[in-house]
Amino acid sequence: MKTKLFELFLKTFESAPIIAFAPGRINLIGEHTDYQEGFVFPAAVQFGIWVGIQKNNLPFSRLYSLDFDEEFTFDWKSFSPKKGHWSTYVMGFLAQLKQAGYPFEGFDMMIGGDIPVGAGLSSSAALSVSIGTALSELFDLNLSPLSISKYAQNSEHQYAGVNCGIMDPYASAFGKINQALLLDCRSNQHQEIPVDLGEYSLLLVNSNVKHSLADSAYNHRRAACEESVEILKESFPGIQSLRDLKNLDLEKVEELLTSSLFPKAKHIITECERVHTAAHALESGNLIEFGKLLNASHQSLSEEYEVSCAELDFLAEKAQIFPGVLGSRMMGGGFGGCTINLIKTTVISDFEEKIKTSYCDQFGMEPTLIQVSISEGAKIVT
Ligand code: GAF
Repeated sequence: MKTKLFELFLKTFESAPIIAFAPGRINLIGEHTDYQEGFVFPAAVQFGIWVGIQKNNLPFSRLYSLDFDEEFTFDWKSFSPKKGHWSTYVMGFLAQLKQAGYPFEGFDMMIGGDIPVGAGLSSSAALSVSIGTALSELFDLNLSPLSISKYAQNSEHQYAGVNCGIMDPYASAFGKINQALLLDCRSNQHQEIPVDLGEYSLLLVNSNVKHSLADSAYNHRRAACEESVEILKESFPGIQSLRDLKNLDLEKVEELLTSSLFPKAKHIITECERVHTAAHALESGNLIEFGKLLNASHQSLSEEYEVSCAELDFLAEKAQIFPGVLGSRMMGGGFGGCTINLIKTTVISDFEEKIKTSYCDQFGMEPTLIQVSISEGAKIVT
């Protein structure tokens, strides 16, 4: 992709680009905890987004998306991001930098990527992080990976309408080869934990569905957690988020929360606990324990937090009982996307055949399997 992008850039804009790369991410465990200042355990993957960029000495900027095969031109001094269009991610990032007082001039940008579509590998976070990395390099802005992550997160809030946490852009910006990031979403600091799976692999099974309520349900879950925190503050004045509570504390005051709020709060608290146990299990090479925690996470996401769907439950349940699979759970925001599976490498082809047939019998469509390797975070590649 890098060479293709370089040559096309040269041909289209008649100058040689700087090229930035930012990867997509997986999340081993710790789902929906980032926006409650909790703990997550993501890692960068081998797929990503490349952004070529160069100054053009023009009063406007020209963008080109290889995926959409589309050009988009805008006046970089005065523009308004067009919601729902891929150019929003460029203009959204730029708008924030302009507001922060960074100086700019006209530039050309070309964007291409290889992240499987709709798999839940966070292509939009990778896009924003790649754009931020490219802009920072071209205009000597010295943006830190953390500030790039925060601008990327804010772009999702402002221009995509999803009140997401920091996990996705953070993993894309900070990823390290063969390391998962045990990230504290309050301090925004992480510890790198080596991922040595021996004869096992990480395999994603993409359900190839995304239910339409996904974004609104995501925002609704976040609001429900915030409502619980306000209620629970009366009994626990020191808390700032659900991350500050133990499950035992929550159970003592169950009657304060509604029957809808209580299980959701419980998910956040128990999931944060699972992240720590899972990181410890991985560090000590206890993959059986790690797999059990993946299964427990799925159960909690499905039954307590209610962000799964029939397709994801089916895939996780079938995988969990397949010989050679140590654990399986839905990954990411939910309501579609993929499951992440810890599977013995030698059984993958047998598993693929069986899961494709049974999923197709049940839902009339095939899932897509993607083997992932844990890779480097954002960087300049030219
Ligand atoms: C999405 C969001 F973007 C993340 O911030 C995170 O909340 C995740 O869903 C669920 O863990 O990917």
